[in-house]
Amino acid sequence: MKLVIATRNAHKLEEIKAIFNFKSLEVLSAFDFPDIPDVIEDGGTLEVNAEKKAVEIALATGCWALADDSGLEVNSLDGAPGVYSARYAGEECSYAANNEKLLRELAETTDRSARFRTVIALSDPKGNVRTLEGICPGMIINKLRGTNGFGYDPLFVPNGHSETFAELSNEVKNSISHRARALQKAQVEWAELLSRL
Ligand code: ITT
Repeated sequence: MKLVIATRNAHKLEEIKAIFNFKSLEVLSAFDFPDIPDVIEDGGTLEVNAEKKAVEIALATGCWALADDSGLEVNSLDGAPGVYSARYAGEECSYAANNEKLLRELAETTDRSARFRTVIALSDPKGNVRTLEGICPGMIINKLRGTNGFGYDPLFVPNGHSETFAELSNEVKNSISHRARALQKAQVEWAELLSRL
């Protein structure tokens, strides 16, 4: 059976492959279907965007699909950048521009608590979809630290650690992250789905 990971983010793809046990599935990704247009992520929540990505890719490919929509939610910014995390500093912006904007927005703030949240959506080839959530709480530091990972990782220190996600090894990030927590739940869901097929 084929499963398409519905992402065009190479960092995310690598993390999902490292975390999720695909067992005997044939695993493909959106990179294997260059002719399928990008899914427009215009939903107001991570849940809506994750479902949209999974369902559109499942229907377009005729395969099972797994999508990930993630965001950084900062308490003193009322949950921003949240669902807009990828384009916080503007359409087509870089990770560096997003990080600079986040530091500017928090310059006068003492409450730097935040959380990463991932919603994983699993869709069957007909577009029947379910979602699973994973949360990793932490705080935003005031200077970039580390070179691993991607996105906001150099600014995010997960609770229980003193290093940023970008300073921790991939193994550690992939054992405690928002993505890992959502994928652990998806793994259970997947086993149940398979037992019913
Ligand atoms: P796809 O939609 O193709 O999967 P994307 O990068 O657009 O890729 P999202 O819409 O989920 O993915 O955007 C989430 C943004 O949040 C992402 O671009 C990063 O800036 C940030 N992000 C997500 N997961 C992260 C992580 O584990 N560490 C750091 N930043 C992360």
